[in-house]
Amino acid sequence: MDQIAIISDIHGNLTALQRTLEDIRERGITHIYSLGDIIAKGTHAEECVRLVRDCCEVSIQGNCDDVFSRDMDLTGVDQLSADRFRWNQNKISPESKEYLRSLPFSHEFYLSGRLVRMFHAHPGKNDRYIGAIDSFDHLYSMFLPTEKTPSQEKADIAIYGHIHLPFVQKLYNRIILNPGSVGNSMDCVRDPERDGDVRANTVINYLILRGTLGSRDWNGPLSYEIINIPYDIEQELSTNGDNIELEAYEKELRLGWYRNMAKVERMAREKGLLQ
Ligand SMILES: [Mn+2]
Repeated sequence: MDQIAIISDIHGNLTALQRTLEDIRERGITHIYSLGDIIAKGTHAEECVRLVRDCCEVSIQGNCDDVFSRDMDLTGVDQLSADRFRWNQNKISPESKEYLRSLPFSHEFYLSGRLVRMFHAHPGKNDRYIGAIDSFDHLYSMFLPTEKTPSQEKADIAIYGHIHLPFVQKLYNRIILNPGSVGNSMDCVRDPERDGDVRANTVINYLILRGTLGSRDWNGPLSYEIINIPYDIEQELSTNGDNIELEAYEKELRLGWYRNMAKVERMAREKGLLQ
């Protein structure tokens, strides 16, 4: 049986990435695939890109990898956004920018008969937000091919990152998997009255897939496991003194409190998921 570790949304958090790779190694797993957003937010973007290049046999492009590796015309952009853009862009070398620009949008493979498709956020758009709880129509669209997917088949298993929240959802005889985030874990809807222990929220998350890689035979074994690992958050924050949005970043790492939570809550209300 083959084992594949799927990691996502490292976001420049080197302590979390090193701890993740150590955990993967300890389990004897050699196939590591990345779902993108290696950079942005945390200060160690360059180190994280280099580690992913060294360790991951598959690496696809996230929206942040895309945006911050390209030159952008900042005229008319507000000051904070422009400063943030420059800060994130200055964290990566020309060579790493070229690597990030060259990454594919999507990757497909067979595992114990199933067609598995990986993409960062949605098969058609790398920054579209599809929540763990969403309409059946939105969730179903995650299995459909687009002009950006390697094949025009419907996927049996769709794997994406982007929302920084791990989950498994089965529908229409198909499965959606999200490994959560390595370096920027969060729960996007929060309420002090309802919240459980924050330590359940601020851990590293990644996914282990087990099956027969490359096999079209449905009789092979298949399993998926979401891993939770604590890591030294204070160690990472102690090296982020230059972070352009340190306060928001600290709140995310220590409390899993998303900086744009109001936006996600608004979306949840619009969908009728929250009063
Ligand atoms: Mn993303």
